[in-house]
Amino acid sequence: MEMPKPDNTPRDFRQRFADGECVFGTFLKTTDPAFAETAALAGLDFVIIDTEHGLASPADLHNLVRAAQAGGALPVVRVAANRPELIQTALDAAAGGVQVPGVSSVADARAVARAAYFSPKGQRGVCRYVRAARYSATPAQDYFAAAQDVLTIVHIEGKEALEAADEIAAVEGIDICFIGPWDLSQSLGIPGEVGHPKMLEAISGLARRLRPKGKILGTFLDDTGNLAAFAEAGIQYFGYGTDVGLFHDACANLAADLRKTAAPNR
Ligand code: 3PY
Ligand code: MG
Repeated sequence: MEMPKPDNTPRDFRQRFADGECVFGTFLKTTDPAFAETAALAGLDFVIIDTEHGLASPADLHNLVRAAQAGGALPVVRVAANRPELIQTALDAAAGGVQVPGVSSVADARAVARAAYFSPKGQRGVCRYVRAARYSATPAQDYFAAAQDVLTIVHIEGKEALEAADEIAAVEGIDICFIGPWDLSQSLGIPGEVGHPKMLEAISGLARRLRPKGKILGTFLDDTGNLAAFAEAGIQYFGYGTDVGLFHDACANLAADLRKTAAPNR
Protein backbone atom coordinates (compact mmCIF):
# COMPACT_ATOMS: atom_id res chain seq x y z
CA MET A 1 0.00 0.00 0.00
CA GLU A 2 1.32 3.45 -0.90
CA MET A 3 2.13 5.67 2.10
CA PRO A 4 0.23 8.99 2.16
CA LYS A 5 2.51 11.83 1.05
CA PRO A 6 3.50 14.25 3.83
CA ASP A 7 2.38 17.83 3.19
CA ASN A 8 5.97 19.12 3.34
CA THR A 9 5.24 22.51 4.87
CA PRO A 10 7.65 24.11 7.37
CA ARG A 11 5.21 23.11 10.15
CA ASP A 12 5.14 19.50 8.90
CA PHE A 13 8.97 19.44 8.78
CA ARG A 14 9.15 20.70 12.37
CA GLN A 15 6.79 17.94 13.51
CA ARG A 16 8.76 15.29 11.65
CA PHE A 17 12.04 16.55 13.10
CA ALA A 18 10.47 16.40 16.57
CA ASP A 19 9.40 12.80 15.80
CA GLY A 20 13.03 11.95 14.94
CA GLU A 21 12.45 11.64 11.18
CA CYS A 22 14.84 12.66 8.41
CA VAL A 23 13.85 14.69 5.32
CA PHE A 24 15.49 14.46 1.91
CA GLY A 25 15.86 16.85 -0.99
CA THR A 26 18.11 17.81 -3.87
CA PHE A 27 19.72 20.99 -5.20
CA LEU A 28 18.42 22.49 -8.44
CA LYS A 29 21.00 24.12 -10.71
CA THR A 30 18.77 24.48 -13.77
CA THR A 31 15.89 26.88 -14.36
CA ASP A 32 13.41 24.41 -15.84
CA PRO A 33 10.49 24.03 -13.41
CA ALA A 34 9.96 20.48 -14.73
CA PHE A 35 12.94 19.35 -12.62
CA ALA A 36 11.47 20.89 -9.46
CA GLU A 37 8.09 19.31 -10.11
CA THR A 38 9.58 15.93 -11.06
CA ALA A 39 11.73 15.80 -7.92
CA ALA A 40 8.62 16.52 -5.87
CA LEU A 41 6.44 13.98 -7.69
CA ALA A 42 9.19 11.39 -7.28
CA GLY A 43 8.82 11.70 -3.50
CA LEU A 44 11.58 14.06 -2.36
CA ASP A 45 10.49 16.19 0.59
CA PHE A 46 12.12 19.42 -0.56
CA VAL A 47 14.15 21.03 -3.34
CA ILE A 48 16.84 23.65 -2.86
CA ILE A 49 16.71 26.21 -5.67
CA ASP A 50 20.37 27.15 -5.84
CA THR A 51 21.13 30.76 -6.65
CA GLU A 52 24.66 30.54 -5.17
CA HIS A 53 25.94 28.08 -7.78
CA GLY A 54 22.87 27.81 -10.05
CA LEU A 55 21.23 29.88 -12.74
CA ALA A 56 17.85 30.98 -11.37
CA SER A 57 17.03 34.67 -11.70
CA PRO A 58 14.49 36.32 -9.37
CA ALA A 59 11.84 35.77 -12.09
CA ASP A 60 12.79 32.08 -12.44
CA LEU A 61 12.41 31.69 -8.68
CA HIS A 62 8.68 32.18 -8.89
CA ASN A 63 8.16 29.39 -11.41
CA LEU A 64 10.54 27.03 -9.60
CA VAL A 65 8.78 27.63 -6.28
CA ARG A 66 5.38 27.14 -7.97
CA ALA A 67 6.50 23.89 -9.57
CA ALA A 68 7.85 22.45 -6.31
CA GLN A 69 4.57 23.32 -4.60
CA ALA A 70 2.54 21.83 -7.46
CA GLY A 71 4.43 18.56 -7.01
CA GLY A 72 4.12 18.67 -3.22
CA ALA A 73 7.70 19.43 -2.08
CA LEU A 74 8.89 22.27 0.15
CA PRO A 75 10.70 24.89 -1.96
CA VAL A 76 13.85 26.18 -0.26
CA VAL A 77 16.03 28.85 -1.87
CA ARG A 78 19.78 28.95 -1.37
CA VAL A 79 20.59 32.63 -1.71
CA ALA A 80 23.88 33.70 -3.30
CA ALA A 81 25.06 35.52 -0.19
CA ASN A 82 23.91 36.65 3.24
CA ARG A 83 22.09 39.76 2.02
CA PRO A 84 18.64 40.84 3.24
CA GLU A 85 17.35 41.74 -0.22
CA LEU A 86 18.13 38.21 -1.50
CA ILE A 87 16.41 36.56 1.47
CA GLN A 88 13.42 38.86 1.00
CA THR A 89 13.14 38.07 -2.72
CA ALA A 90 13.10 34.33 -1.99
CA LEU A 91 10.46 34.63 0.72
CA ASP A 92 8.34 37.06 -1.31
CA ALA A 93 8.23 34.33 -4.01
CA ALA A 94 6.72 32.06 -1.29
CA ALA A 95 9.73 29.85 -0.65
CA GLY A 96 9.14 27.82 2.50
CA GLY A 97 12.74 28.23 3.59
CA VAL A 98 15.95 30.10 2.91
CA GLN A 99 19.39 28.57 3.02
CA VAL A 100 22.25 31.01 3.52
CA PRO A 101 25.86 30.13 2.63
CA GLY A 102 29.01 31.08 4.52
CA VAL A 103 27.56 31.96 7.92
CA SER A 104 30.56 32.17 10.22
CA SER A 105 29.61 34.33 13.19
CA VAL A 106 26.77 35.17 15.55
CA ALA A 107 26.41 38.51 13.73
CA ASP A 108 25.97 36.66 10.40
CA ALA A 109 23.31 34.36 11.90
CA ARG A 110 21.47 37.29 13.50
CA ALA A 111 21.45 39.06 10.13
CA VAL A 112 19.74 35.99 8.58
CA ALA A 113 17.01 35.93 11.24
CA ARG A 114 16.52 39.70 10.97
CA ALA A 115 16.00 39.45 7.19
CA ALA A 116 13.77 36.35 7.31
CA TYR A 117 11.13 37.44 9.86
CA PHE A 118 8.73 40.31 10.20
CA SER A 119 8.62 42.21 13.48
CA PRO A 120 8.89 41.40 16.35
CA LYS A 121 11.26 38.53 15.38
CA GLY A 122 13.02 40.50 12.64
CA GLN A 123 12.80 43.38 10.22
CA ARG A 124 11.97 41.74 6.89
CA GLY A 125 10.93 44.29 4.29
CA VAL A 126 7.15 44.55 4.16
CA CYS A 127 5.01 44.25 1.05
CA ARG A 128 1.69 42.44 0.82
CA TYR A 129 1.41 42.48 -2.98
CA VAL A 130 3.85 39.61 -3.43
CA ARG A 131 3.23 35.99 -4.39
CA ALA A 132 3.67 34.88 -0.74
CA ALA A 133 0.67 37.10 0.13
CA ARG A 134 -1.26 35.80 -2.90
CA TYR A 135 -0.79 39.25 -4.46
CA SER A 136 -2.96 40.81 -1.69
CA ALA A 137 -5.70 38.13 -1.72
CA THR A 138 -4.51 37.09 1.76
CA PRO A 139 -5.66 39.60 4.41
CA ALA A 140 -2.63 41.57 5.59
CA GLN A 141 -2.61 40.41 9.22
CA ASP A 142 -3.09 36.76 8.19
CA TYR A 143 -0.16 37.09 5.80
CA PHE A 144 2.17 38.64 8.35
CA ALA A 145 1.32 35.88 10.86
CA ALA A 146 1.63 33.00 8.35
CA ALA A 147 4.86 34.38 6.89
CA GLN A 148 6.63 33.85 10.21
CA ASP A 149 6.47 30.10 9.59
CA VAL A 150 9.56 29.67 7.39
CA LEU A 151 12.64 27.53 7.82
CA THR A 152 15.89 29.41 8.23
CA ILE A 153 18.95 27.35 7.36
CA VAL A 154 22.54 28.54 7.80
CA HIS A 155 25.61 26.93 6.25
CA ILE A 156 28.42 26.12 8.66
CA GLU A 157 31.25 25.53 6.23
CA GLY A 158 34.51 27.15 7.34
CA LYS A 159 37.08 27.05 10.13
CA GLU A 160 35.78 30.28 11.62
CA ALA A 161 32.23 28.90 11.56
CA LEU A 162 33.36 25.69 13.28
CA GLU A 163 34.87 27.72 16.09
CA ALA A 164 31.73 29.84 16.49
CA ALA A 165 29.30 26.97 15.85
CA ASP A 166 27.96 26.67 19.41
CA GLU A 167 27.12 30.39 19.54
CA ILE A 168 25.67 30.35 16.00
CA ALA A 169 23.45 27.40 16.94
CA ALA A 170 22.14 29.35 19.93
CA VAL A 171 20.88 32.27 17.81
CA GLU A 172 17.12 32.63 18.05
CA GLY A 173 15.23 32.33 14.79
CA ILE A 174 17.69 29.91 13.16
CA ASP A 175 16.16 26.46 12.58
CA ILE A 176 18.80 24.37 10.83
CA CYS A 177 22.61 24.37 10.88
CA PHE A 178 23.68 22.88 7.55
CA ILE A 179 27.25 21.61 7.39
CA GLY A 180 28.66 22.22 3.87
CA PRO A 181 31.26 19.47 3.37
CA TRP A 182 32.84 20.86 0.20
CA ASP A 183 33.60 24.32 1.51
CA LEU A 184 34.49 22.84 4.88
CA SER A 185 37.00 20.40 3.33
CA GLN A 186 38.74 23.32 1.63
CA SER A 187 38.83 25.30 4.84
CA LEU A 188 40.28 22.31 6.73
CA GLY A 189 43.12 21.95 4.20
CA ILE A 190 41.81 18.80 2.49
CA PRO A 191 40.01 20.39 -0.47
CA GLY A 192 37.47 18.11 -2.11
CA GLU A 193 38.29 15.14 0.11
CA VAL A 194 34.78 15.00 1.49
CA GLY A 195 35.06 11.25 2.16
CA HIS A 196 38.23 11.74 4.27
CA PRO A 197 37.93 10.29 7.81
CA LYS A 198 38.76 13.79 9.12
CA MET A 199 35.60 15.04 7.41
CA LEU A 200 33.40 12.27 8.77
CA GLU A 201 34.74 13.03 12.22
CA ALA A 202 34.28 16.82 11.78
CA ILE A 203 30.68 16.49 10.53
CA SER A 204 29.50 13.82 12.99
CA GLY A 205 31.36 15.53 15.86
CA LEU A 206 29.79 18.89 15.06
CA ALA A 207 26.33 17.33 14.77
CA ARG A 208 26.68 15.66 18.18
CA ARG A 209 27.94 18.92 19.69
CA LEU A 210 25.15 21.10 18.26
CA ARG A 211 22.22 18.71 18.69
CA PRO A 212 21.72 19.55 22.39
CA LYS A 213 21.36 23.26 21.46
CA GLY A 214 17.95 22.36 20.06
CA LYS A 215 18.84 23.04 16.42
CA ILE A 216 18.18 20.67 13.55
CA LEU A 217 21.31 19.58 11.69
CA GLY A 218 21.68 19.21 7.95
CA THR A 219 24.34 18.30 5.41
CA PHE A 220 25.02 17.57 1.76
CA LEU A 221 25.68 14.10 0.33
CA ASP A 222 26.23 12.73 -3.12
CA ASP A 223 26.42 9.11 -2.16
CA THR A 224 24.86 7.14 0.67
CA GLY A 225 28.16 5.93 2.19
CA ASN A 226 27.97 8.08 5.32
CA LEU A 227 24.19 8.52 5.47
CA ALA A 228 23.58 6.01 8.29
CA ALA A 229 26.48 7.42 10.34
CA PHE A 230 25.26 10.99 9.86
CA ALA A 231 21.68 10.07 10.74
CA GLU A 232 22.98 8.30 13.83
CA ALA A 233 24.89 11.49 14.80
CA GLY A 234 21.56 13.34 14.70
CA ILE A 235 21.50 14.90 11.21
CA GLN A 236 17.92 15.08 9.89
CA TYR A 237 17.94 17.39 6.83
CA PHE A 238 19.80 15.92 3.87
CA GLY A 239 20.44 17.66 0.54
CA TYR A 240 21.43 14.88 -1.84
CA GLY A 241 23.12 15.73 -5.15
CA THR A 242 21.80 18.05 -7.82
CA ASP A 243 19.40 17.88 -10.76
CA VAL A 244 22.23 17.90 -13.30
CA GLY A 245 24.38 15.46 -11.30
CA LEU A 246 21.54 12.97 -10.91
CA PHE A 247 20.72 13.25 -14.60
CA HIS A 248 24.39 12.80 -15.49
CA ASP A 249 24.63 9.65 -13.36
CA ALA A 250 21.39 8.23 -14.77
CA CYS A 251 22.67 8.84 -18.34
CA ALA A 252 26.10 7.35 -17.55
CA ASN A 253 24.51 4.22 -16.06
CA LEU A 254 22.11 3.96 -18.98
CA ALA A 255 24.90 4.36 -21.57
CA ALA A 256 26.98 1.65 -19.87
CA ASP A 257 23.97 -0.65 -19.56
CA LEU A 258 22.90 -0.20 -23.19
CA ARG A 259 26.44 -0.91 -24.46
CA LYS A 260 26.79 -3.99 -22.24
CA THR A 261 23.36 -5.35 -23.23
CA ALA A 262 23.96 -4.83 -26.97
CA ALA A 263 27.54 -6.17 -26.96
CA PRO A 264 26.82 -9.97 -27.28
CA ASN A 265 24.72 -9.32 -30.40
CA ARG A 266 27.44 -7.54 -32.37
C1 3PY B 1 29.19 22.63 0.52
O1 3PY B 1 29.45 21.42 0.61
O2 3PY B 1 30.01 23.54 0.71
C2 3PY B 1 27.85 23.02 0.16
O3 3PY B 1 27.52 24.18 0.19
C3 3PY B 1 26.94 21.91 -0.24
O4 3PY B 1 25.76 22.33 -0.59
MG1 MG C 1 29.11 25.53 0.40
